Amino acid sequence: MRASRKPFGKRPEKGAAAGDVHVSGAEGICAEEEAMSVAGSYLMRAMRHPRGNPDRIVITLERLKERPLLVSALPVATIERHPRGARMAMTRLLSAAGVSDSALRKAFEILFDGEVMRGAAVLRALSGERIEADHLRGVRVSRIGMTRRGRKSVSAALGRHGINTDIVREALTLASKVAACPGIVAEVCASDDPDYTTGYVASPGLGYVRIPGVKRKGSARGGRVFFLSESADIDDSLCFLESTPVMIDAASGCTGTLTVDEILRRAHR
Ligand code: WAQ
Ligand code: MG
Repeated sequence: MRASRKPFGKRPEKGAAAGDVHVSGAEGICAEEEAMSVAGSYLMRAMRHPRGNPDRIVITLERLKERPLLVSALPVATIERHPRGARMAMTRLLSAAGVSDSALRKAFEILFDGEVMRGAAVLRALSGERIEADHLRGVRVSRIGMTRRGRKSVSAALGRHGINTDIVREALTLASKVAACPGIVAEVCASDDPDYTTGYVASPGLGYVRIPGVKRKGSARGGRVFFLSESADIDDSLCFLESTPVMIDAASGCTGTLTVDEILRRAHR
C-alpha cells in the first residue's frame, strides 16, 4: 500500500506522482483467502494516518511465483536512555557495525533534516556514497511477512516485554530481511510518525536494537538508511531487498533494556 498527498501550496504537475508527500506505506505476504481483509486493513491505516489525510492510495496485490525464503527474526533488545542522547547511542552502535563517521553524518542528515522519503536511502558504509537512483523514492523493501509459526513465536517473545505491537513486529520483519541481504552492514531507522519516537539500529551482529527518544515528539521527520559494504554488488543487493520474498519463521529471543556497552559486548560480527 502506498498513500500520498499533493504538497500544500504547489499546483500538482500534470499526471505526476513524483513530487507527492509520503503519508504511509505497508507491505506484507499473506494467503490468498486473507487478501481481502489485509487489503482492507491497509486501506484503513492509510485513511487514519497520523501523518495526515492522503489524497491518493494505491494498493497492489501480486501472486508470488516463488516460495519465500524463511529466516529467523533478529534478536531484539532495547537500550536504556543513553546519558549522552539517543544519537550518541546510534553512533556507537553503527560505528561498531562498521559504518564510517562520514557515512554516519550523511545518514543523520537523511533521517532528521531531509524531506521524508517513501523508501530507504542506501549508502556505502565507508565512503558514504549514496547508491540508490531516486533520492525521494529510495529503495522500498517489499515481499516481507511472517509465517503463522513465526508470528506466534515473535509475538510471544515480544509480548513478554510488552512490545508486541504492529509497529514493532513490522519493523522487526523488515529489519530481519534487510539483515539477510547480501552485502549489508547495518540499518538505521527513525519512524516518520509524529508520535512514535523510538527508532532502531540493526545489523547481523548486533541484532535489532531499539533506541527510545531518537527524535522530538511531534516531529514528522524520519526515515531509513541501509549501509552496504564497499564490495557489495548494487544490483544483487537491491534486487534482494525489493523482490525476493522473505518470511520470518522463528524468533531469536528478546531481552529487556540493556546499556550500549552490554549490547556491544554480546555482539558478534
Ligand atoms: N522499505 C524501505 N524503507 C521504508 C519502508 C520499506 N518497506 N517502509 C518505510 N520505510 C522508510 C520510509 O522512509 C519511512 O519514512 C521510514 O522508513 C519510516 O517508516 O521497535 O514506524 O513505517 O519500537 O514510519 C520502528 C520501531 C518503527 C521501533 C519504524 O517506520 C520499535 C516505523 P515507518
Ligand atoms: Mg510511518
